[in-house]
Amino acid sequence: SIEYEIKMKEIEAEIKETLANEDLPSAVGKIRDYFEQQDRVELNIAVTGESGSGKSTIINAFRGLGDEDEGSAPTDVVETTMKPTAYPYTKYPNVKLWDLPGIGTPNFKAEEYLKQVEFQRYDFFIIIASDRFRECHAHLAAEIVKLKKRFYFVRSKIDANIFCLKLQCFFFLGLKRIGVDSPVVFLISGHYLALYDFNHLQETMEKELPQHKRHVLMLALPNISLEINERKKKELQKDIWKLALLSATVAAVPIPIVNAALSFTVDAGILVKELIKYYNVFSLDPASLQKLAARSGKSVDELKSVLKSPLHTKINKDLVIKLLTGSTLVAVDAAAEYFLGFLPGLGSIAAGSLSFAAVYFTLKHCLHGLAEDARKVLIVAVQTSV
Ligand SMILES: Nc1nc2c(ncn2[C@@H]2O[C@H](COP(=O)(O)OP(=O)(O)O)[C@@H](O)[C@H]2O)c(=O)[nH]1
Ligand SMILES: [Mg+2]
Repeated sequence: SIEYEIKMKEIEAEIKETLANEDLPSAVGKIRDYFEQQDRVELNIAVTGESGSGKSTIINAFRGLGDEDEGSAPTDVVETTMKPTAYPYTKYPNVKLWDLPGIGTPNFKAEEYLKQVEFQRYDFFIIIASDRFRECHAHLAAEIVKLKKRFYFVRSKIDANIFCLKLQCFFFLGLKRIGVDSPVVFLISGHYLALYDFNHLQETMEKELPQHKRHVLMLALPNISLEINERKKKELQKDIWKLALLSATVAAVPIPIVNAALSFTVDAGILVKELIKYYNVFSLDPASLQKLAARSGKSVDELKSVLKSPLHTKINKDLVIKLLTGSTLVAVDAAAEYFLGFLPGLGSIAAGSLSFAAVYFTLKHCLHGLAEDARKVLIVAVQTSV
């Protein structure tokens, strides 16, 4: 089909660009570094605001947790310490949300506060206000800018407060005076994260982060809306040819796959790891489905009833081999020759282009299937919420 050919041209262009200035082995080395770095990337997000503004609630929601869930930040507690508390993502422990002490107490000094919470640690700050922005918010923002860090203003509890932002013009004019450009304010509800501006906030945070941090933030945040689902799919799609190239050139314990017409080797471990990642990213793992069921008032079985991908079983090497020898192989044979046309280096490795094509199509097929399943689950969940 035409769509298929356009996509193939895109990958071809990207691979050619990568290989324009280096040979295949060094490109593969860089790709390997890229994935290793991805596993190590650290991201620290500070969440601050007055006591009771909804910091802890937003931290829980960003981690896909309800206030009552195990490991969630306690809400409705009086903040007594000046020590920030870290809340790591279970599946991405290097990504942490930090619950900061409340600001705006009578002796509040932005400069001291930032020193006390060890401002250097954070990639950026989320400053929350649940009613109006005040002087303490402005001073904190100005001080953060001085320290060359980034911040986002969030108006929380937006489900509960109907509030006219025009009233706040005064505040934003004041910000300009102290050297802060009028920032965007994101309207968020920690209780209904999928509504209002969360999608926009997420997009903005991602845009302003360096590439390697953007990727991990995108993967860590819960899959709660159709837009986010689609962006996650696109982000994961970008890595597929790189994984295929690794598999095609890897020397470690290959799994031989013998089919009537084809024989080649793949690194099944790469596929297993990536497929498990897809599950987590799309919140299709049992724990996430359970939480979504609780939130939406549907049973887990009802959510599961729309799942179509054959992947909803234990993901291991046996499953991967079954997938590789399945229907996608029809395309693999022809595509292998096509890939070889601009990846001549693969010819030197036994059936490298076949391995490349097989991994490429298998991952693509699975990604598409799981993203589609996740999309349907979200639709079912939304239908039931009253
Ligand atoms: N309606 C509504 N209430 C919220 C929201 N976020 C927090 N709350 C409530 O506000 C209170 C304080 O929230 P909490 O997260 O503990 O604030 P913190 O002191 O800044 O950590 C709790 O009773 C929350 O349930 C929200 O988005 N909507
Ligand atoms: Mg709190």
